[in-house]
Amino acid sequence: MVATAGAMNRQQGNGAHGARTAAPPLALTREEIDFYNQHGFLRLRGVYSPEEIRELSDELDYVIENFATRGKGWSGPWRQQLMSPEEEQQSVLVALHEIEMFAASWMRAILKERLVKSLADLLGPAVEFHHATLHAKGPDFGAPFPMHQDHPFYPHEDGRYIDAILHVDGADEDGGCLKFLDGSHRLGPLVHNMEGSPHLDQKVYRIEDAVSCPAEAGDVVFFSIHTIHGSSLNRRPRWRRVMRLGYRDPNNTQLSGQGLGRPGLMVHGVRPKLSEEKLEVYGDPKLNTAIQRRLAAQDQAAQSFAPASPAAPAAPQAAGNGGTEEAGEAGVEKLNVYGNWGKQAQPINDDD
Ligand SMILES: O=C(O)CCC(=O)C(=O)O
Repeated sequence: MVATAGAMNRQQGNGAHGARTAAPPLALTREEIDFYNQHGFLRLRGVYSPEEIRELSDELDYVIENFATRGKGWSGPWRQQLMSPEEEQQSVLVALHEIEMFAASWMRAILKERLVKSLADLLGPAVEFHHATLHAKGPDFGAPFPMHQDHPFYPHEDGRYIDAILHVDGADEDGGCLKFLDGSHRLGPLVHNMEGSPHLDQKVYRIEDAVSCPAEAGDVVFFSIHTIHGSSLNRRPRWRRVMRLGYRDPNNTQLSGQGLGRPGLMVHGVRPKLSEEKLEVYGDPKLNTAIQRRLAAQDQAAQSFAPASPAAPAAPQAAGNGGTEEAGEAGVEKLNVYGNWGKQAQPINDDD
């Protein structure tokens, strides 16, 4: 007999935060599942071997070198509260979205069996990958993060969404490790200050009250989309590179924000049929029109270079420049791996 997705869902059952209740866990212990549900975060040690981390690290360095943006980190009035003026000036964060579009080792990391089985233990049998975001804190002045939930960046209907922080480098207290307000996921989504990057009132949700979660290279730290978290400056003389990998139960509908409208890869189980609405896995038809226009512009530009007849004089210099620029514009475009923010998106920086 073939088990349907619905039957599998019923068999395994979901708890308040998506934890499976009936079937034996696939990868986590019962204690780990209970810990996540109680505290809203969980550290998994050694998910990736030293060899895997070496490859991920090398390919990440290549991608950073060639594609990433370097900046001062998240913006907003909280910066003056969490940093001295010198630290504020010198802080460094390198960010990048969707590493799997750039490096195959990272695609494999996103699909890593122990990782996705652990996620299935918490989210249920159907697990959909949603996004990847790099946060590389520079040495000595690696940018801190204010206390916040991830909900405002990519709001979803409920809490069945887990961010998995893959540590390429270890991070301890001085190295800018993650910090969590214990049990705060149970507060549900909170209203954030949207001045600069979304953040909470730092005097109410204090980083001093948070539990530090140091981790080694190869470890993964899970937390809920509703868990309040942040991190301090990286004061160590080396980079602290982590990748945030977002996974959800596909039954949990996204409301706005990063990656809205982009179906994710199923990394465990099968996609439930949620409605009669067609899943747009084929690409955006509107883009086809844009591509047609660019190809037509390229054709036109090429024709303006082509001599009308073998005897015709060469095109004048000015026309050549114009034509070159047009052709260049037609061919050069930033790789938009970020997805469609949709009409209700809350404005934030590109480096979230
Ligand atoms: O990388 C960090 O230290 C914090 C990351 C974070 O706050 C996030 O990914 O939402």
